[in-house]
Amino acid sequence: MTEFVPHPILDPAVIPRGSQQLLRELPKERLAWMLQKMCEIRYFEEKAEELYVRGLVHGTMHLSIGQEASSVGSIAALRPDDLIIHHHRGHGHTIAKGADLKRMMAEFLGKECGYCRGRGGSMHIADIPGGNLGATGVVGSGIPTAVGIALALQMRRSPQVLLAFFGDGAVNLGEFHEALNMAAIWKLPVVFICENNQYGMSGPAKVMCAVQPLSVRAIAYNMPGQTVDGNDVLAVYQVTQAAVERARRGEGPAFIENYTYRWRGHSKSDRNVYRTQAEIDEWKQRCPIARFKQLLIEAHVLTPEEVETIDAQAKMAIERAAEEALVCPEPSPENLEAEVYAP
Ligand SMILES: Cc1ncc(C[n+]2csc(CCOP(=O)(O)OP(=O)(O)O)c2C)c(N)n1
Repeated sequence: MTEFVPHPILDPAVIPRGSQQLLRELPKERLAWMLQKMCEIRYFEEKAEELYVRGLVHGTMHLSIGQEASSVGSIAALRPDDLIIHHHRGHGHTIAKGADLKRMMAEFLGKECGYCRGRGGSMHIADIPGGNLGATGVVGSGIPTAVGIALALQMRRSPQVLLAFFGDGAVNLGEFHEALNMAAIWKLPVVFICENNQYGMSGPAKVMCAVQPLSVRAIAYNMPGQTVDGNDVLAVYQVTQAAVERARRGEGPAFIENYTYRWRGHSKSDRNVYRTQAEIDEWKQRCPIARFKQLLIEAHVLTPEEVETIDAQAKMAIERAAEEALVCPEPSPENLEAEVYAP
């Protein structure tokens, strides 16, 4: 009998690293934009958390603190008119895709000037003109929807590409497999991005998934698959860009696994009993923002002063967005149903 050889489990040696070459090739402004967006996401979520604790944000919310490089590196590979569809942990995607920070914060606060006029909240922000086709709280449901959107793009002969984001908890759903198969046979212009933050609520991906790394599953659908260090913004950019351009050439979908970690609990009601503080602290040492700042300074792309200016401006932009959102009007009870249902 042939000896069974398991696929090698995630080994940092086989994960692409953001190349020094990219630091030289990408315009300084583009690299500065990546840092700016990562800082905005971090400060936005910290602010949202503060407002939640003060009782000003209703419902729940899912923070992606620690995962900023995954959102920004992926979306940096898109053209402005490309599209995204994403999931409940989606604040980072929304900000990276260019959302207005005040309208976003207003949505969290249930205000009339929010993206969904305060009707949707943290999990349902869509910005159609900005190419953000929305998030959904139903795990995995964006994946088949992505196939439908990508089919529409193909039928219209559009040059646009769609990124479909989801978590590791979504890859064991039947619709994930059905969708990847269909996208592959029709060579649709979609890139599937699994943000493996290592837990689906309290379930560790290493225990819940029969195969590691998750990108191995791409083999079953005859599409390229790649696991990438999801805390390395340039590595994420590099891999996504290759997949996006391949999709744009009509060569079909790809499956990327951004291996990362969420610092906060699953949602606001999580007491973190399924993991240790030591593990969380260890991942905080791999902070994607601190790491990118250091890289930019060491490569002499930005001075330490320029880095700190970008950071401070991001913080100020969030403070301003929150202040302005807090004074936006509340929705009126008379028109609460407006724009909830299609006319
Ligand atoms: C179909 C469905 N099943 C269960 C849930 C409850 N639920 C919400 S988030 C979540 C875990 C999702 O984990 P993952 O996909 O890894 O994303 P993450 O939260 O880690 O970003 C679950 C089970 C849901 N919202 N939808």
